[in-house]
Amino acid sequence: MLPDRGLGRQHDGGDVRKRQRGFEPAPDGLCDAGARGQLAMREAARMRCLVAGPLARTSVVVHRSQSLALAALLSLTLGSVGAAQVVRSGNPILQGWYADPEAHVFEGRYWIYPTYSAPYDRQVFMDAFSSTDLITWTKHSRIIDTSGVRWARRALWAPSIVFKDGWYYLFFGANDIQSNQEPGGIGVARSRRPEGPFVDYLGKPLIDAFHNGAQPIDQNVFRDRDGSYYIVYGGWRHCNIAKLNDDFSGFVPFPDGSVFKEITPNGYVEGAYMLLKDDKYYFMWSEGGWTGPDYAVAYAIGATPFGPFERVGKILQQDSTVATGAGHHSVLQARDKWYIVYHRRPLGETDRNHRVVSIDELRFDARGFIQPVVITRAGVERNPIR
Ligand code: FUB
Repeated sequence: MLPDRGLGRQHDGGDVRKRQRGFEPAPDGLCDAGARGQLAMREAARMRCLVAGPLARTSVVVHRSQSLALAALLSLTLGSVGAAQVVRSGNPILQGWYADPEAHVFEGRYWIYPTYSAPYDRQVFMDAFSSTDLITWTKHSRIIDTSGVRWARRALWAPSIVFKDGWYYLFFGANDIQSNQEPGGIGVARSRRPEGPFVDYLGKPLIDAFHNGAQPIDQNVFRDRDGSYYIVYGGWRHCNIAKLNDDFSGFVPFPDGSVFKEITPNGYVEGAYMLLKDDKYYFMWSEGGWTGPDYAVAYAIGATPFGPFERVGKILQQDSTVATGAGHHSVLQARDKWYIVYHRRPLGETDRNHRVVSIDELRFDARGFIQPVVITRAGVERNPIR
């Protein structure tokens, strides 16, 4: 994350004002989860049903536990007039302030691993969330806690998870170091289970210093086609790639002897993410300032994990009628669908930590370019995992 210039740090002391704003229904009257403040997030959990067809403009408010039953009832009712019934996730999909989500499929469930979005000194743990259908999410509390990581004390950020040789490895940033004199950086913890508990693996950070100007935060670890694992990471407008060794305790130097190769594209700020699809490397990142409304995601396509990565354009950004500050994302594939899981700020919210996790569809055109994401309040359709 870029150093705060004025605005940021003053919030660090703990602006936890509870905004008890009333819920404002979406302008289109659909049943959705348009969050405004904490009250709205509670409402979001209660409102997960969208009915398409002749009753498409009917607003339905239900408790989550009642939504499927109600949907079934409506299905019977609408059956006679041949209407389709669609259950959608609503956005945000997780209750609470969370950011930097990384989504996966592990052990027959969808998983989301986010940052707990709070003042840095309170970012001392991470929760995870799992689902079998993208609609109902179960919270797994405190999958990792700084009390079990000797060198980490605050600012636990941006989890990235891979499964290898019977272990789930969780890579995380900690301490938001501003120089090589401070302890912290990117660490790794592991667990036999996707829900943790994750235990510090190395007893020290995996990356504890700035290389090529990159702050050691915002990592994404991915498996390449040949089975090698790479980490892409970096804040302060620089991004590096490094090849992990077999047991994730360190790195394999590149043929030229270097360990950290800079792959920074134009516009890069932080939030690196690599997607391999159809023999292409889709490198994505966040641009703009995460505390403001214009945070966004852009991408490039490369033929190798090292690029060169030439910026194609933005794929995710605010929509002044839906939410602001949309950024720091990951990509999820489920059957023939692709999703973008990201954080955004509910309309009217200005507290930098009031970020919520949302999901929308990610679409590729016939030539493999990513189409700009339409951010929604309705979220995505139910997609039971197989
Ligand atoms: O959540 C902490 C920081 O905010 C992340 O590291 C940045 O990418 C930004 O999303």
